[in-house]
Amino acid sequence: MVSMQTTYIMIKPDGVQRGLVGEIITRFENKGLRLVGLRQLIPSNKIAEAHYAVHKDRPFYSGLIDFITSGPVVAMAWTGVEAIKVARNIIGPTNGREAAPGTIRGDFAMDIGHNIIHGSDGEETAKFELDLWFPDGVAEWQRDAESHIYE
Ligand code: D4T
Repeated sequence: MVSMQTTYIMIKPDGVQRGLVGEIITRFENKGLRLVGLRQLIPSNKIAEAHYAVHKDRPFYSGLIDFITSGPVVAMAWTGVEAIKVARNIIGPTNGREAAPGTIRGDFAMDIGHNIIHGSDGEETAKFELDLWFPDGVAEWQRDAESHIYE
């Protein structure tokens, strides 16, 4: 049974500053995921703290909040079959130095903290993050190419 999911993806301030927005969107589009939400903003402390609340007792938490609020991020919602797992495979593991070439972090990141991009890690997290960053919801649309992407 295939499951259609929507996942929350965010290009972090380092990815935006390095001019990787187009490259990253292209990778998700090329894979066959469908873009249903897109906005650029400089995150407030409030939204950053809500997003990373699960890490609030970790030693890297305050540096992480400073980093994510330091400049613009690109918040996105992408839909597809098993989109959460597919997106995390495109992104690669947290530490850029350990991420395989071909993944976004493997190709563009050298660090754990400055690792270019975030992707939801499960269905509950995705719902929480989509509600947080897209409080007005995302776009409901179908793409004609879908019949060529899925059987
Ligand atoms: P995100 O959530 O940004 O997609 O990253 P991951 O899912 O790959 O990694 P994570 O939740 O473990 O970490 C969240 C965020 O914290 C930063 N971080 C993490 C950090 O600065 N130092 C660290 O030691 C760790 C583990 C990077 C991602």
